[in-house]
Amino acid sequence: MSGNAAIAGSIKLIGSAFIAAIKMLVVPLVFVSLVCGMTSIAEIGRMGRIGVKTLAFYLGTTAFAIAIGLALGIVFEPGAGVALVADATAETKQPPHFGELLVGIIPTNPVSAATDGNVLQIIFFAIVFGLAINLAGEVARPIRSFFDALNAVIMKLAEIVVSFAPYGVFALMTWVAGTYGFDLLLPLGLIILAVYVGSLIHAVVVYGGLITFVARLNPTRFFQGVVEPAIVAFTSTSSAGTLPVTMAAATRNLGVKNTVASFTLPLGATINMDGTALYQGVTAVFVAQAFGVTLSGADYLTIVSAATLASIGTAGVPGGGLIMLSMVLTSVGLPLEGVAIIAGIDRILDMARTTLNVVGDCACTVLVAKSEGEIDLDAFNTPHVLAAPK
Ligand code: DAS
Repeated sequence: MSGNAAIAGSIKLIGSAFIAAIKMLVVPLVFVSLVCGMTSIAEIGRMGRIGVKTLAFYLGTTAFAIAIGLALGIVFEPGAGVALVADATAETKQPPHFGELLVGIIPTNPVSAATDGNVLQIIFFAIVFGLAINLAGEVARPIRSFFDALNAVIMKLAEIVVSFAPYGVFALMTWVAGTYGFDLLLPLGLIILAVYVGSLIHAVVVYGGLITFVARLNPTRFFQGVVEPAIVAFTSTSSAGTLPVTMAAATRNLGVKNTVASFTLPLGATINMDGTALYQGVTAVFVAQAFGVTLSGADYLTIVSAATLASIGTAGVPGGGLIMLSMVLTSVGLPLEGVAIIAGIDRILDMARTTLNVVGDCACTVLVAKSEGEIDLDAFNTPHVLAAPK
């Protein structure tokens, strides 16, 4: 083997190892984070009115975000003409009938669903398992605590894997550029454009519209009030890391009472990720286009469901959405090689999606606080001068 081929082979190995590590996380991360998502939703239930409003807003805007992502993926067509070939071993996607799809997500054996990496069956089992924990009541508290602790460990594992992203992404980008040449630069640029344009549309139209027409507040004041957390989210790409700044902005700049902010914001940083959902809509369409896979109506419905659940399960840490993208692609039988291509630009995409995630948490918080009369309108309406977060 020539020296160059040996070097190219080694570089590909580093990239393949990084993708393998991401795949390694999918089953445990999906199962544990969704069980925890379901048990935290139970907490919402206990919060009564505020909880139901918060959950309705979070899930409702996520569905909008995915729709915008899918629409922009179709309009921008980033994968058109890319003509990638999936790994021959990847099973060919057989478009199931929707009825078969529904029955097929019920795992006859949850353990084999995990060993086979059947993501939809794992999602189904995690949801019903989490609901059962809630219904079991006090006796199941040890299980809930166990899963909360396990979730913390899995998130730390995800952070460890993502910490190797620079090396893995460098290797993948080298391999992609070497394999596909510069033909991929335009499609990757279109993905970035679609995610940023989609994020802007979602923020201005959906959040701006809700603040204006539902909360009946001045949207300009809202967007001024979230500048600091938006900047920290953009640069850190971590909703969880931005949370202290988000809390300060919501209470100081937006006048939200702490009784609401202390519930909606930590929950939002955990289960509300409109930016991530939008990104997964765009990238799933890109991968389908790039590998010449025609998505059916049932596939789009599956992507909406999987991306909604993925946004609940995504960790508020850098690169969390990339890990969950594997789940969304697997749910519709799309080749995971697509993750390797997206990984090269994921940091740029993560900046936009994390910013939208955090702004969405703030929008929900203002909406719920206003509806509960838990907002200081003088503080909200005071023009906010950008101040460094204390
Ligand atoms: N970086 C994640 C966050 O902190 C979002 C993502 O990776 O999709 O919200």
